Amino acid sequence: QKSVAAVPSPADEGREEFRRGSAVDALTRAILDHLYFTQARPLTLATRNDWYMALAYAVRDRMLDDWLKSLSHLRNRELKIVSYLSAEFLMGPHLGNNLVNLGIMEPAREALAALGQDLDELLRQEEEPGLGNGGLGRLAACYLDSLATLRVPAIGYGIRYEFGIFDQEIRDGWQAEKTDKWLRLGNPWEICRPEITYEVKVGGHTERFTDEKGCVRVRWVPNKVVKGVAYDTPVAGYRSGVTDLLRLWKSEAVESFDFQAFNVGDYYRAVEAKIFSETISKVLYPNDEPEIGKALRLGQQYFFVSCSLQDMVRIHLLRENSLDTFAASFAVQLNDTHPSIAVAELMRLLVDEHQFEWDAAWQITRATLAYTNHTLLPEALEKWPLPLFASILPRHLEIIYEINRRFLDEVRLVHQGDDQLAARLSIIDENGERYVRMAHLASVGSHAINGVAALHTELLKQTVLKDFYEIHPELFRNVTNGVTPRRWMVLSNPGLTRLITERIGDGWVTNPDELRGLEPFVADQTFQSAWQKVKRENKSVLAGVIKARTGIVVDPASLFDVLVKRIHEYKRQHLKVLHIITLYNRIKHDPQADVTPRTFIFGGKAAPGYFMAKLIIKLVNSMGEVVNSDPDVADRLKVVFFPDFNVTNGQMVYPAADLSEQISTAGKEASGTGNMKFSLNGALTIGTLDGANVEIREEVGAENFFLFGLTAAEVSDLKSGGYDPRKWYGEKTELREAIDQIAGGLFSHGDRGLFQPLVEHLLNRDDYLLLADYQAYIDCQDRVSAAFRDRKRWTEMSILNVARMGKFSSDRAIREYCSDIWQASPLPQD
Ligand code: 4GP
Repeated sequence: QKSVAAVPSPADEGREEFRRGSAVDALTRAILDHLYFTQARPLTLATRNDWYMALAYAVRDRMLDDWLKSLSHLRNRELKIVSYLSAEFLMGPHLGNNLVNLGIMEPAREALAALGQDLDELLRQEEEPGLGNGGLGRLAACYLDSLATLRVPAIGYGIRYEFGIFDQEIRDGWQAEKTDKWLRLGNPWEICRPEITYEVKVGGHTERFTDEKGCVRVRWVPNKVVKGVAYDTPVAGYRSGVTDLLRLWKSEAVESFDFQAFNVGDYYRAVEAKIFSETISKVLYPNDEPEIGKALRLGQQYFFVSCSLQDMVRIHLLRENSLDTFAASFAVQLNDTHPSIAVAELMRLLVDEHQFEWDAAWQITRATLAYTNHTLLPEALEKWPLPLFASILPRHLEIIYEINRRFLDEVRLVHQGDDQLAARLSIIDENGERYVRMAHLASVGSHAINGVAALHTELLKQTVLKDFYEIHPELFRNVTNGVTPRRWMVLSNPGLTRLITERIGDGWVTNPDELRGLEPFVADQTFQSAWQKVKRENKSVLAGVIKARTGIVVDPASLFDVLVKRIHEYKRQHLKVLHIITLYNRIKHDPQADVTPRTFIFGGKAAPGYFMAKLIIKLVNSMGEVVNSDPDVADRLKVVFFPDFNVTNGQMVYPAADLSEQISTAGKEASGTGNMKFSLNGALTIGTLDGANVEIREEVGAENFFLFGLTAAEVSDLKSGGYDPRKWYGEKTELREAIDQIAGGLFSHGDRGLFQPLVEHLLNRDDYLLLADYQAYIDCQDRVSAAFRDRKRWTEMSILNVARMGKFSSDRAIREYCSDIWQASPLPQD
């Protein structure tokens, strides 16, 4: 058998050229071959999708040599593999990114042009895999890009959802959800590995037995077994020669058909197991749901964690004879608590399946796992009711009890008599209905716990994980998030990429600290006009898309003021609405009022069951209708809700923004990553001291950032002092007018009931302190308006934002994970 390391064979130069050739004619030949041999289409009948598929396969071929080499490294016992466990990977469209990372965008464009095809059209043909909700899933994707770029061997493990996050349409101003059938036209990027499958048990009970050595052991007798099948997608680094692996699991039935049932005429039962099994990887759960279909979600989490750990065990045993050294082979990162059942599952595999003693198994488990927390919101902290947990994972519950017993014994030893402390730390919540607290399980089972921005990590230590921090401060560290400059600049903003590269070379793509080299050009007239021209072009492109998708005409000369992210009350899209209404009223009161023309662009999905978030979308649209059609406004204000915000749309929106809205209530946004994408693309930020905004402001300079609002400490003081939103409502005239108009039906054709829930919430509770922050926000926006009129100064600020964004590259974040948490190193250069 030919060894993998021998690929490519030097004797086979023709094929080498075919597989790797970046020359235009090699690509042309490859595309034509795939059109014919893979798509089975003659040129005359080829559809756009056929061309897209043929190109995609030709590009994938060019990733294979590096990929196979990387796969062969999995057997190299010297190399630690980073295993990123995540229920979400929001990868975005693959084609463009792969062309960038392989460095073949231009040859591909030329090859296609010669074939009468337009590359941009084919790029638009790709349906993005929406296998994530937002920040957390997109972060996982940026991290895979950086891991491969930094040549670190890595596997991203997750679920191959048949239906990803829903597609959003806007009907009569409301969000309507449509099933995301992303696999409909085929997925050329994945390779199914029918030979890499694992069985996953569900439900049933446990039994004790004595093994041949006289030890009492436990056997789990499930009532169902499903099978996970691996689907692999290559993740190419940016010109790094390394391609890492994204391995997603699809659930299938072990036996797809029950012949016995069929033979006795029970046709439904004959396919029942198949239906149950396939349901597990059927659909991605939207987050922020008030009530979720819990049983299935826990099933999903366990399903992918179990397949992934079994896969790691298999890979490790290809390297070594024993699992003693498992932690030297794999550094496993738990992306939030969704995969935290890994703590109990790795223990089960070691103790039940591989006959380890408890202590040795525990030592390996903790040395292997590390946990990242992404949210402090209490409602987002996962906990499972005990009876439900027991019915799905009876053996894991026993293991968790044992982990908890030992952990709390240790706590009691050090903090004798402090029963309160033990109760607070316990993995089992015993206040009323009993729950398994997944963040506690993850914390107890990990050797490192991190937050995703400096402020977030501090708050984590002071609030959600305070007790853990007090007993084990050494476990805590911060790794501020980052984003990949490849997708979020080189691919999305080719104009700015070109301009920057002309001035300082292209080293910044992998070393964005080099962007500092732009600072000497800040005041340079020619550079400034070139900079403005790029922004203007990006805005015109977006304006065209907005027109096509919403019918709204916007002026690229106006200030593009953008708020795109998931819709959530803490992110305060409705604070932005209050600002727009305030400007509208100023014009209504004085039609000559000097208002800087602005285009307000909103985008984001609301969880289907989150009523308030959906009502906010409706409010944006209803308010927009009134403002956009009022002749007094005379086009000075335009409001747009850009439907279906996703990675593809983000790539158009970030480069076209002048102003980035990061206006969450301080202390609520763990980090934010959209804030980084905007700044990197030359938008200025208006924001609170929340999440990574704090660090962005530190980097770009306070004078290049529009800061407003209460700090996290002030928020918590205000709340504990008994916050009364009515006080603010009573005092602030413009605020009162805006709220009264919403309540009075100005934006709902006289219907006073429609927005009542929102208004009542604001006036009576206002959990996210919109009213308290309103005036500071409005005043700060007035400063933004004035600043935008000074084109020269604004452009300088924009350049400085880009020049100082180096810290927020995901490469920096991944280097920190590698050195502080994973102890993982890059592959040596070939
Ligand atoms: C998000 C956080 O809300 C956001 O602040 C952060 O930047 C991002 O994770 C990545 O760390 N959380 C989620 C989630 O997306 O589902 O909890």
